[in-house]
Amino acid sequence: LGSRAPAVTKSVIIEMFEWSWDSVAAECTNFIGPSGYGFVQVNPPQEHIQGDSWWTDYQAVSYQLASKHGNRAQFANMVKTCHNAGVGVIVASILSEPRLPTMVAVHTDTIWNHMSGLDSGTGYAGSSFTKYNYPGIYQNQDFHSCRHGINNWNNATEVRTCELAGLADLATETEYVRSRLAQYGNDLLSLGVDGLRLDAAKHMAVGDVANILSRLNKKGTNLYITQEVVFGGGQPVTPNQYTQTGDVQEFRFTSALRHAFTHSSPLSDLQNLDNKGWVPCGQANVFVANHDTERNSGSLNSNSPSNTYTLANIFALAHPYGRPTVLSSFSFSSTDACAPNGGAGACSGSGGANGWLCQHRWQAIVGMVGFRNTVGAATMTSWTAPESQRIAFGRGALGFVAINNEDSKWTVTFKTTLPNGSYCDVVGGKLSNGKCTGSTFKVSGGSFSATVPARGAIAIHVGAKHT
Ligand code: LAG
Ligand code: CA
Repeated sequence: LGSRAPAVTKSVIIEMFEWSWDSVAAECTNFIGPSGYGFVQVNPPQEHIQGDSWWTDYQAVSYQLASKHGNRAQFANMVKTCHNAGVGVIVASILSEPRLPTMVAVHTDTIWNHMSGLDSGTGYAGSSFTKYNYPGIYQNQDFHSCRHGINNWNNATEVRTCELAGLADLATETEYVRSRLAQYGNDLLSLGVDGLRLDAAKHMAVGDVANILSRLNKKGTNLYITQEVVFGGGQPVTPNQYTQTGDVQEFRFTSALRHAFTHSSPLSDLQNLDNKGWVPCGQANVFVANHDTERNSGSLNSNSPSNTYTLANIFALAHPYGRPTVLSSFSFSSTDACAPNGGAGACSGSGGANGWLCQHRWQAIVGMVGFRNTVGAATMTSWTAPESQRIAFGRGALGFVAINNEDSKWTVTFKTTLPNGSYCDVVGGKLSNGKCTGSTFKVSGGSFSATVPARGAIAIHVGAKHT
């Protein structure tokens, strides 16, 4: 299928968790496009059950594009606005494709595995349904006959045909269901959608995913596919089985970062991530946290102590392994709570507003997006880890990062292959009007001296160099 992202250097995705279509559109124009992100991933856009929780999104009841996030016209407008965002931003001459670098591509979270778990009701846009009967769309015969939750995760058939969280499980091996899901996918593509995050891909046979994808009209463009296949130790359904149908979300990366940054394992063990048996580098989609793991302890989250969440994001954006997704979410006191302000996402300056966290605007994170865009595919160089929780490495002759996950400052002279010059730290500041708003580091003759703050990091690259 070869569903790969276009080869542009704007490689970072933001998961705009629970943002309304209008608020994503505005943020694409105001910040996301101009600041160098390549993609936004938005919540499932189809009609879902009513209710007060964020997770009503994951209980589909029809394929009308009418959800708490907005209607069809608003969805289409968001795609168009994001595609036009960032136009006029000066991009590095190394970019080969003239149009893509100035646009923000839109990926939608896409539910092909199931419909609702709720027994009956009226959907967000007014469609009546009962579980296993969605009038005009699906009836009893379109669902697997296992009508209970997954009890045995060591049985691949159960994982794929029983009910994830009690959600009516679609018979994705049948002609009718495949064609109906492809029809939904094609409707999204007709509105300009550039990629799909396949929700619960682990719960669909790879052959079913391949078949449905083969029915999509890609209009000669690449379609980015990332699949949610949560790794489970010893289980028969594995992330690596899904590489034939697209990228795969590598949750072992997420847990490894949680372990390392909480000092349960050495940070210095994360130098080479290609030899761990994970999804191959070129097909892994990685993140410090997603909307599930930030709630279920599967990862660090914005409340993690000692700046570890930010440090882990710096690591994910600096390390060459995988394609990173930055989560942009909201603060919550109950894991079920819905988004603030009716889903109208809001940020201010380099932070959030109205309960939104706007991680994508944090200086350290957006600074590292610039780092990643600049270093591209350059290999890791000059790795050093004098202590297990202190690491530093370069990316070819283009960038260099140091992460200090200890409670005391780290003063050191780093060896680097960066050219001579004065560089701005992009973790604590940026290059603005020829000056650094944060620290400056002077590279001379293959080395530079720095003090890396306690539980802090510094990063420099040739795109933020002033002499
Ligand atoms: C996913 N990936 O495979 C999503 O990332 C995840 O957020 C979804 O679960 C899940 N799969 C199904 O699409 C979320 C919540 C669940 C919620 C579910 C359906 O994390 O908690 O389940 O969406 O709304 C809820 C209740 C369950 C109940 C179920 C069915 O929490 O107790 O069994 O609804 O009524
Ligand atoms: Ca299934």
